[in-house]
Amino acid sequence: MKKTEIPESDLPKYSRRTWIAMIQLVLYSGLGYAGWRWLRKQPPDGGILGGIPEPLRKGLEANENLFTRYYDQHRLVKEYPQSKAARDVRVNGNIGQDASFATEPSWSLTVQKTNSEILDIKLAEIQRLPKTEVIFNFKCIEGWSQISWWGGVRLSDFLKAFSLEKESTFKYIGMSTPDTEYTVGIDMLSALHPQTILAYEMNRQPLVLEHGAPLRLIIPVKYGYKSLKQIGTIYFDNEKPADYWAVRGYDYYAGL
Ligand SMILES: Nc1nc2c(c(=O)[nH]1)N[C@H]1C(S)=C(S)[C@@H](COP(=O)(O)O)O[C@H]1N2
Ligand SMILES: [Mo]
Repeated sequence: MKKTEIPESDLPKYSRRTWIAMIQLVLYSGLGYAGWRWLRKQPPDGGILGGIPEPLRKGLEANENLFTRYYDQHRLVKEYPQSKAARDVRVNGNIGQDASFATEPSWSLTVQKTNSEILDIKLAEIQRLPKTEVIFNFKCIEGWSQISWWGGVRLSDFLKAFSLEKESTFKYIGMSTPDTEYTVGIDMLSALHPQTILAYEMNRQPLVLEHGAPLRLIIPVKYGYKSLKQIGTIYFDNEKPADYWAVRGYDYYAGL
């Protein structure tokens, strides 16, 4: 059978498939753009969370609910031998930190009880409590991690020692630097986790200012931004306490 020659100009320039692909591309990018415009027009989530559009915050909160539901408070974060701990520990962020405060001999930790009583606790009183050490892979959300070694008192031991049992039934624990600039809010289950400590040592040495002297939080079940350096005040609430990075759009829960 003789092949009929089709003149070049009569040949379709693009195949049917190519046309469909092109139309899809145009439609989907239009949808994507419309979606983006819609998201930008949504009101911010408001309150202490502020900052990001409501639907995005809803997404984070759905995530948080899942995390909380499946969170196992007895599951331990992996620990490492002392030989694996970094000697040269990275420093990240110094918001709310103040050198004069760290060396102040009159330093004390402020604990606001829920009956509005205030406790002023000296470092020596904290150091008298049983010491717990944790060597774990500290993870910063900016994309680095490092095995580091911390010593201090379990937050749960601390709460018991200072008769803060009633406070421990609240949903959240809030912490802030003495100037209240840097803040974190921690759900109580994570706060009571056995590896969550109020640390005053790193590599068996007294904590230095850059790492949060005289006392910092170390909470291995969460990203690094929850491990507040240089604690000034601790308080309790059933509403989410102020949180420096959550208000700037990061996840409040920050679980690992
Ligand atoms: N007061 C205070 N605490 C803070 C920060 C900060 O800027 N100020 N940065 C956080 C972040 S993002 C991380 S990753 C860790 C880093 O702790 P490091 O400097 O001891 O490595 O501290 C957290 N705690
Ligand atoms: Mo971080």
